[in-house]
Amino acid sequence: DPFVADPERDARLVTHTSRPRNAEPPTDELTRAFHTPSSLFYVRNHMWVPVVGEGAEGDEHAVTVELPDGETRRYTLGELKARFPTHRITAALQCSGNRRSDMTRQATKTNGLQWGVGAISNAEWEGVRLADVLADAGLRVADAQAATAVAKPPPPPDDDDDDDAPPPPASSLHVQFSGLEAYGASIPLETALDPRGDVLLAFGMNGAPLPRDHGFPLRAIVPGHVAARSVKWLSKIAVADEESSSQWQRRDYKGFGPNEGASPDWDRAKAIQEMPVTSAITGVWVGRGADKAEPPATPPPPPAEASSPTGTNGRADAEPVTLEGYAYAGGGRAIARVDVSLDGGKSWDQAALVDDCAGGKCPGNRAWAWTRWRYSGQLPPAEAITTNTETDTNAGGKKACTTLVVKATDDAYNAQPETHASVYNVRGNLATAWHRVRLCRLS
Ligand code: MTE
Ligand code: MO
Repeated sequence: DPFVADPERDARLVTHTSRPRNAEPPTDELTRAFHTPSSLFYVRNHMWVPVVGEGAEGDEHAVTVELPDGETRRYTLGELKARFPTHRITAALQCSGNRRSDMTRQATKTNGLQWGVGAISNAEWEGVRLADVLADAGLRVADAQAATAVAKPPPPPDDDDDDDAPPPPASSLHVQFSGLEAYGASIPLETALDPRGDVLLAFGMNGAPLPRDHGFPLRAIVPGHVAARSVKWLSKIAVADEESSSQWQRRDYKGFGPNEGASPDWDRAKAIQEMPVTSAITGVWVGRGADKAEPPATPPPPPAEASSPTGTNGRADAEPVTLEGYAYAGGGRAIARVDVSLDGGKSWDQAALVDDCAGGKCPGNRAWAWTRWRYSGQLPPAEAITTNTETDTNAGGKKACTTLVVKATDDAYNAQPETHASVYNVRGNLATAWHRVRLCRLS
C-alpha cells in the first residue's frame, strides 16, 4: 500500500478523496490570510506522496537535467542551493478543476473531482530559477534551436545563394518535468526562459521547507500557469522537441468547445498553460454589523450553505451585507476590477481590492498572486425582489431569495463568461463563469 506513508493532514481540509489525497481549504477560511497557511493549502495528488529522507534537504535528493542532444547533468539539492541565486515570489496555484462543481450544477455532467471554490491557494515560494539551471547545464538557445533543426526535413533547395532558412524558434521546444511517483507535465521552453517569467525550482514554501504534500524536497513553480505544470517531487527535467507524453499533458488538462460533448478531439485541443481570469465569493455576512470593516468573530456559514434554509439569519428588509472573496488572473495579469451584484446581475457595483502588491508584499516580476476583495452594500428589500430572485416556500416559511454575483476583469480587460454552459467541456476545466451564491431570507 503506497499510501501508508502519506503525511498527516490538517483536519480542517475538506477532503474529496483520501487515497490519493485531494482536499481544499474550508470556504470560510480560504481567504482569511493573503498567504494561505501551508497546512491549509489545497492538495491535489494523483498518486501517493513519495517518501524522501530528511537528508534530501541537502545531498540525498538530486534532479537530472537532460538537454536536447541527450547530454545529462545531475544537481543535488545542496548544489542548487549553494550555486544559484535564491529567488522568492508570491504566487497562487490553481487547479484547472477549481469550481468544477459549479459547472456540473449549472451546465451538465463533468468528469473529475468536484471541487468547490477552494482548488486555489496563495503562497510565497523560494527557489532557484529554472533558466539559470538550464544555462548552467549547458543549454544555449541557439544549440537548442539547432537540435530541432536537425530533426526537421531540410528546406527545399532554392536557386539564389541566399542565407540558410532561419532556425526554428525556441517555441518548438518544451521543458518536461517528471515527479518521483511518475506524474509528469511540460511547459514551452520559451516560458522557462522568459526573464520575467519567474519559473522556479522551489524548495521553500511560506518560509519553511516544502511540506511533503506540496512536493518536498523540490517542485517546479510555474506562476500564472495551470498548477498541473508545477510538478511536485521533481526528479527529472528534460528539454525536448515535444510536450511531455503524460496523460496530464496530452489529455486531462485541456479545454474543448461546448459542442464537443463526451468525446472531444483530445489531440487537436491545446494543453492549458496560462490561466484565464476568475473570482469567487468566499464569505457572506448579513445583518447589523455586516458593514463593519472586520468580519464578525464567529464566521458565517460558507456560501454553499447561504442558500440552504438553515443557513439564513436575516429578515428580508433592506439590510447590510458584506461579501468577500478572491480574484485571480493567469499570465501575471493583475486584477483591474471586481464587480459585485446583489440582485442576480441586474445592477452592479465595485468591490474594494484588499490586496495591493506595493511594498514588497508580492515579490515577483508580474502579478502572480491572488487579489482578495471585499464589498459592503444593502440587500434589496423583499418587496423589491422580483426578477432574478426566487421565492422558496419549501422550508415551511416564505423566503425571499436573491443571487449574489461576482465577476472580475484583469488588466488586459479579459472578463469571465456569464454562464458555465458557454464554456462547458466534459473535463470541467476552467469553470470560470460568474460566481453566484443564492441567499435566502425570511420574509
Ligand atoms: N506533481 C506531481 N508529482 N504529482 C501530482 O499529482 N498534481 C498537479 C501538480 N503537480 C501533481 C503534481 C496538479 S493537477 C495540481 S493542481 C498541483 O500539483 C497541486 O499542487 P498542490 O497539491 O501543492 O496544491
Ligand atoms: Mo490540478
